[in-house]
Amino acid sequence: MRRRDLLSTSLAAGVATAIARRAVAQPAPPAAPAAPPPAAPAPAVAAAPSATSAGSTLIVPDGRVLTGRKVGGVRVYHLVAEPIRHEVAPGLVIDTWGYNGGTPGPVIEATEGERVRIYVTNKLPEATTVHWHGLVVPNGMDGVAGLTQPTIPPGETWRYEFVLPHAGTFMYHPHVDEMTQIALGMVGMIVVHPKRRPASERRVRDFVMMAHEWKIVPGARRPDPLAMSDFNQLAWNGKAFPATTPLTAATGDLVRIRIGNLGPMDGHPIHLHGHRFTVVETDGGQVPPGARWPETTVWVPVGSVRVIEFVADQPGDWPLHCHMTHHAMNQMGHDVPNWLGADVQGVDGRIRKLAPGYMTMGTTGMADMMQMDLPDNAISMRGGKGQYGAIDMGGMFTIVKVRDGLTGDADPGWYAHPAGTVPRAASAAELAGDGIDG
Ligand SMILES: [Cu+2]
Repeated sequence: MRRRDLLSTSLAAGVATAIARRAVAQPAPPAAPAAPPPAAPAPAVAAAPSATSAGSTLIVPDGRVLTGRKVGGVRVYHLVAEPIRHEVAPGLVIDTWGYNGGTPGPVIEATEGERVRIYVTNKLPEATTVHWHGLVVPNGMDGVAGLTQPTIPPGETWRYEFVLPHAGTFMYHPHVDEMTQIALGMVGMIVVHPKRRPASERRVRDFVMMAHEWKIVPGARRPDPLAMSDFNQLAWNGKAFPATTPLTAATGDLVRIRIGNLGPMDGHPIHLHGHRFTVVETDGGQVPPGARWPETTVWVPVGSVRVIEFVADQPGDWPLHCHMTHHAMNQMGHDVPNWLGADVQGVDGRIRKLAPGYMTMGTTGMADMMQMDLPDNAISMRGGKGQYGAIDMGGMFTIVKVRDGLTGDADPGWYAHPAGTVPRAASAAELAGDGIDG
């Protein structure tokens, strides 16, 4: 069996399953997002990556912000629940569900004490609702189908309205057919700023990052909403590394990262290199200063928010990633035979009589398999390229780029390491001098 055959054999069953399941999936999305109905105000969607919407102080790498519009003292928003076509990374485009043309949906930004009115248009082929996760709202506005409201039928626009009593970081998602709607990507975050923002002597970089996971059989366009454990595509704000836009900061900035997780099943241990941070807030509110402790990894369970803060005091290119190895990896890390450490020379020799050139992959690790031929609409397990070669991480992986004197949001490129700060091969004289048997 050639390596490509090995791959396709292991994938064939999955592809067949995915095709079968399309019967219970959904029709193809519209070619272009339709205009919002005239009765509702137009959403203020910024389409550019790393959106900092006009008047917003948030930075959403690869995402968007809805700042709403003031109408008679009420801040008005418009969410459109709809089928979307979404690029997870170049080479992997999926047909899935989201809000306002993307997944995650736009970050809803408001201020503590404001009255908000949120119109929700349902362009899905099934009913939906929106639950305001973590917000304290009147019970009838809680968005739970059957329990607190009838569902919003396809084609209709409904209206939610409430006052935001608390500042903080929250989320939104449907409470109808959660297994499908949340899994496909109908998730988003809400940031409610305090009425009086605490003064900071440092420049604040206020990032919003949402974790998500899908099962996407290599070659398929539809994520499988029935998956319970075998998720193979992990993302930050809908993008898998190397498609993630880096977070940038100047040395000395106060960096806040609001991390939300509304993936279907998995919590994520999110790890930051080169810095120590504290968790200052959850979706339940501020953590009192006396109850905070230093960390380099924060556990972000499904259905929760963790807001971390640190001073960016170390220039460099620092990974921010899920520490579960299969979550910092792109498609195809699963369901292939484990040959690690196996002596396959005899087997390979016999197979080569039938298939010249055959070589079993994975006997010395998986790095070679990460470069194998790919089916259409699939991306390499290996993530991206760095200045020194391949970065063997993908998925829920991105880079925090800290530079002296950095201004603006543009990617400053790779870090120029000062001389003598990158490891190199040891010389014989060095080994002998330090008594190391190399
Ligand atoms: Cu993870």
